[in-house]
Amino acid sequence: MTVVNDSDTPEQLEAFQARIDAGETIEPKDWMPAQYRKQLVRMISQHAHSEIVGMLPEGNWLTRAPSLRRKKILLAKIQDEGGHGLYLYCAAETLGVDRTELIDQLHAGKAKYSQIFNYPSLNWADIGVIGWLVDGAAIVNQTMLAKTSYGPYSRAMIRICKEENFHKKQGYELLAQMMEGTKDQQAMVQDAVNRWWWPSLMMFGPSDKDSPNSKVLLKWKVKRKTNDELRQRFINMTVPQANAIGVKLPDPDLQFDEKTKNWNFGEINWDEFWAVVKGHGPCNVERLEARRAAHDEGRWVREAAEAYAEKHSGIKKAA
Ligand code: BYC
Repeated sequence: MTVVNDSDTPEQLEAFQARIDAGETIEPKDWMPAQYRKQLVRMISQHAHSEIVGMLPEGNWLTRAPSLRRKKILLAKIQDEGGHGLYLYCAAETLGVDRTELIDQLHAGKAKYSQIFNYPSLNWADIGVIGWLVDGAAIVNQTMLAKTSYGPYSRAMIRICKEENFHKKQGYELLAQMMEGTKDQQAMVQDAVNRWWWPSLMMFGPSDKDSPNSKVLLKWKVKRKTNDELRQRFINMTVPQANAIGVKLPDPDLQFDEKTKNWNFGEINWDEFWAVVKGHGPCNVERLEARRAAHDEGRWVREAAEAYAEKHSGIKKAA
């Protein structure tokens, strides 16, 4: 059911829906229902937080990359993720929220971010698997979001998807190379895939019947496909890629259905998903501690930038 805000009249809501149905893009200064704004702030801010927290599992391997080439690629990828977070905080700010408020919510443990980043990166092959599966899942989701009805989010997604494609390719190439290496290297890849496969499927969110936000988001064309549709698309794309490099996906129920042309798959452990979302994953505490520490250590940079801007623009920051 669409939640109707007291101040939104039925005429306004109808006119807004007509714009959506006609395929128009909504821009920041356009009228929009209060719930549309609220849903977008929720989704875009969670997405921004995911990009920023998502730098941590990969950052863990920067000093241990096996060659200068791999180190440069990884460094560039992590910087890209930081950039994505910044575009997305900007997109959220076009809806009238302040990023300081959003970041405070993250640090207070009140904001959600993708559950996937609460898993540890234990061996070098995890870096390849994050690129292949995590960025791969993100691309499927974000290609759909590039057609979202809110202009600033859609434009951020177009740019982000271009960069994510490089991220996925470097991960897949890293794994393909390791799979041509020694038995130990192959075992590292298999171990990483075993650990990341199911959490990657969970990135698409709960199944459609348990997704409270989907109905209204689909109606307003914020989402263009459901969680389950995108999850299936990702699986269909990924199975042949796994076969091509000789890695086994850890699901005995994976089976191609000739009729639907889909890969059927086993039961996702939703108890694990909700436990991680609610803060009880292997690394939730560590991730938030790392973000809070980085924010504190960067305080002097923010203060210097504000003092410089104040001196040169004459505009004082509100207390
Ligand atoms: N993790 O009603 P639903 C990247 C929550 S980063 C945690 O289906 P919705 C990268 C959901 O928030 C890319 N929580 O929600 C970066 C909701 O709770 P609230 C990250 C999840 O919004 C660095 C509740 O469950 N991508 O690529 O309709 C290195 C019910 O769910 C998750 C994005 O952020 C989850 N996975 O659909 C490498 C994409 N799933 O808020 C790579 C943008 C669900 O009602 N977001 N929840 O309390 C979306 O597309 C949608 O928000 C979702 C969920 C499909 C994720």
